[in-house]
Parts: sequence; structure tokens; C-alpha cells
Amino acid sequence: MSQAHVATAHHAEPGKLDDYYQTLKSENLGPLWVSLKGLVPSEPRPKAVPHAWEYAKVRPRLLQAGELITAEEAERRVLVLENPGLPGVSQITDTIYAGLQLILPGEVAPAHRHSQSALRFVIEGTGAFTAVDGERTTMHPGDFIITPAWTWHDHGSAADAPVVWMDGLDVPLVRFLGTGFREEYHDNAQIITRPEGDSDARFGSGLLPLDACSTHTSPIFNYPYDRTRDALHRLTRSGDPDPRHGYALRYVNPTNGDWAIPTIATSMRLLPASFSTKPYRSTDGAVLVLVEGNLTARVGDIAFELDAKDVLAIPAWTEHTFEASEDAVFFMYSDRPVHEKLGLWREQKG
Ligand code: 1HN
Repeated sequence: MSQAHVATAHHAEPGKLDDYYQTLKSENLGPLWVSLKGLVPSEPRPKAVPHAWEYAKVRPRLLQAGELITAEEAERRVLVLENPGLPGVSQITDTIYAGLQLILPGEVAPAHRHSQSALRFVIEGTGAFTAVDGERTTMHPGDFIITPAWTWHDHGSAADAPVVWMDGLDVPLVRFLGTGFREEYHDNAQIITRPEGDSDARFGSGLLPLDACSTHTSPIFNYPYDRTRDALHRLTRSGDPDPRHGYALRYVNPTNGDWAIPTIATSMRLLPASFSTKPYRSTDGAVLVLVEGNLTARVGDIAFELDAKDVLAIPAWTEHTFEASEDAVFFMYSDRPVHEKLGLWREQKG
């Protein structure tokens, strides 16, 4: 029997093949030749789609939540930003969680801890605080605040108006790895053991305690916006912006030079008025929060006009450009550190 004859014979009996696949299934076996291309795609195919949330539309929904449920009842009074391509799974990209949290004057969001890492990016209002491992920090718009994995944290507000921040967590990643744990504190608020500003004094000025060791997560608790903004503006005096990223600075863990959070890359960028970035894509999926100015963002084949406080999801490996008509400042976070640590990160400069 020739080789050609064998091949023809196999194709001639599809019913037999279907029976065979059914048998395999019942025996918990599967033919790789059917699934191979899906398992090893020619390039990343994120489920997330490009999408923007207008703060002007989300804010009234948050305030409604404020009338319907207290922060304490809710534990965390948050509206999750659900990517339209990933309904019902609390994901803004394929690996990242994002939500907007509201706290009203005098409220408390009770203390707990979990193995997921969190960031807070303050959107609106001054005077709420978060406490982590015995220290409090006061929130101001544009501040980037860290809750490291497995640290006790609670939030409260001494403000006289609503305070809103964005929560960014590695929830989908931790879920995929099956490494999620949580624990409740025995009281609503944790005991404060260190004065406000303690972490900043020890780690926040380009100095470290003499015997400081490398830590997974940055020991800097709050990277205040006024310092970040000032650094970006000073950069504009001494050189051109990067063609793809504008003036861009990443938040760093001062104990080892790593990203501030081991699973989440965080950065702040400034695009000068009339500047347009060149096309770019990378394997990490990102979330952008516009802090100042306005921005035209083109992600894949969709254009978004963003105002301050709007949020944009940029799926993995999706080409994008930004254009600012006036000076624009924006915060970004992504799963880039995980890609880098596993040798998987790629970028493409268009
Ligand atoms: C969490 O602990 C907070 O502590 C916010 O404020 C959002 C989303 C998923 C899981 C834990 C918080 C969260 C969260």
C-alpha cells in the first residue's frame, strides 16, 4: 500500500474519525492535532477589547451606590470596570482587575488582607486615608499608593466630600495560579503603630536605612502626585520626549530597582501639547487613567476622546497611539513585570 493511498483512506471515513474522537473524550484523552494551533497561536489574541469608561458617566453611579449601601456593609464599595470582551469575570484586561472605590466622610472600609497585590490611584477628593501594616497615608488626587500582598489594610475618610480612587489588582493572575488567600482582621480598623510619613522618611528620598534588604514590593507606601508631576515637568526642559511613550517615568522599588509592585508595572507619562506618539504595541495589557489635559487614544481601529479621570483599557498586543492637544498627564499600569520575569515580554515599534 502506497503512502498516498493510506492518506486518502483516512479522509474517506469522517464518521469513523468522529467515533474515535468521542471515544477519546470518554477516556479523558484529546487529539492534539485538533487543538494545536489554538494552544500555540501565531500571536497573542486577547479576549479584552479596547474600551473607555467616562468618569462623568461613572461618577453618578458611584454616588448612587453611596446612597444604597455603606462602605462597611459593602466591605469595599466599588464599581468594577468590566471589559466588554470579558463579561462577569471582574477583568479590565485579560490579567488585570480594575474598579472605582467610593468612600464618604466618616466611613470605614474594614481591615483585611489577601495574597493579591493592590494599587490605589486617587481620582477625586482629598482627606481619605488608607492604612497598611500600622501606618496611615492621606490621599490626594494623582497619588499612587501601594497595598503589598498579604498586608492588613483598611480605608477611612476624614474628608468633607466624597473620595474616589481606582483599585488595580492582580486578581485574575492570582486566580489563574490558584494562589488566592484572604483573612479578616479582628476589628474594623487596624491599630496604628507608626506615624504618618514613616515609610516616606525611610525609603522615599533616594535613601535607604543602612541595613535595608531587598523586598518583593516597594516599601514606599505613597508616591505623591506633586513630586511625580514635578519630575515629569523638569524632564521636559532637558530633551525630547520618547517618540512612543512621551516623557515617561516608572515607579520603582528602591530596594532592588524592580517595578514598585512585583506583578504590576506602574508609570506616569506626560505628553506635551500637540505631540503625537508613534504606533506601539507590547505583550502586556494596560490600563490608562488620564490625570490632566485631554487625549485622543487610538487603540486597534477605535479612537477614544479622553477627558481627565477617564479610564482606558488597552488589550495586549494591540497597536495604539496617543495625541494630546494640550499638555496631558496619564497614569498607566499593566502586567509587564510578570512577562519580563518569565522571559515572555515583547514589544513592537511601528
Ligand atoms: C480589595 O481588597 C480592595 O482593599 C479593593 O480596597 C478592591 C477587589 C478585589 C479583591 C480585593 C480594597 C478589591 C479588593
